[in-house]
Amino acid sequence: MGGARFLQGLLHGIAAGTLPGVAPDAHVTVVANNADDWWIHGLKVCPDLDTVMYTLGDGIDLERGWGRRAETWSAKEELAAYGVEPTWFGLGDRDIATHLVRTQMLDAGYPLSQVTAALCQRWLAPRYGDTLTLLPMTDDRVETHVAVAAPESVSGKRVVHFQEYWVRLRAEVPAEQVVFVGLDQATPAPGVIDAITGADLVVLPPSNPVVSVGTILGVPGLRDAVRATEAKVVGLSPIVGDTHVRGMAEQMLTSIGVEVSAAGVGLNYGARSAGGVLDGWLVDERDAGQVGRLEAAGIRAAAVPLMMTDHDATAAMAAAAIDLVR
Ligand code: FO1
Ligand code: CA
Repeated sequence: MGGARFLQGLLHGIAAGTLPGVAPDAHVTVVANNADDWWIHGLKVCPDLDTVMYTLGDGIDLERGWGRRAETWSAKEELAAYGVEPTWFGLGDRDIATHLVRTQMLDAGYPLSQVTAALCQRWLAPRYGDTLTLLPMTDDRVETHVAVAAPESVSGKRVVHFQEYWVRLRAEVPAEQVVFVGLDQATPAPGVIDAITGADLVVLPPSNPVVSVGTILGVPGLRDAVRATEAKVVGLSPIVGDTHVRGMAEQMLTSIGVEVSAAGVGLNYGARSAGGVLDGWLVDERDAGQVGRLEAAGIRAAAVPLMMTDHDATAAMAAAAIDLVR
């Protein structure tokens, strides 16, 4: 959701011509996490791809931040009346159409990247033509699972799908471990490596550094492409003060032992000059005191307001990020 909202502001800035050195017809390729995906009621659901697609296509429910606007829930109610589990994860009636199209195409043998392109013909092409491409990070099945304490089990642990951790458990119990099932065997989807290698600029949005950006960078070959590209790589901190702006970055960072601060996340990504992925890292003005630590580690850093309150504020963040590494 942080990524989708950031993209909205970025595209707004591009169209308005307020991003330094960025032409109004600049091409944006979005590489999205598709490890939050799961199969439910026989349907393949890709929340992050859909959140980006619906947000940029102006079909998102703004209040929830996921799913379709003006949604109805008859199918969900009918499933519950049959006693079908899980009842804690809701597919809206409008949203279901997306999953039906996707699942049918996957069943027919199309890779997820082509399915995504087909869905985006409806949502993105009319507004952005061919200046915007949405790609899953991989066509392979990768799933994020989270280990939580379970005193009743022999191992003392229980592993749940990311959606169960986030939606049913509301990320309220400590995450002991995050496991990316299938990630090591995955290959980048067609177009992903070329987009990074051929880019003029690579931006890491203020998204979850562990289960969103971290997963994407974990696709074999992807981190190397980010390290090798001639483009500058700049990121924006999802942590402001001592916690995330929204979501669950705090829980996820704690689970991998990374300091929950803007500098902690930036240093964990690391300077490109020292084996990491960042040339620049933008932090919130409240975290201005952390700029020195980042600069000392070889990451150019600056502090600006990082609250995505509206499109203009978000476009200003994108502009500051670009300025930082120009
Ligand atoms: N989030 C919820 O809190 N409750 C839900 O029932 C739920 C259903 C759902 C269905 C489709 C979809 O694309 C997203 C959905 N989400 C729901 C949001 C989802 O958990 C998040 O978008 C992400 O996976 C978090 O990164
Ligand atoms: Ca996600």
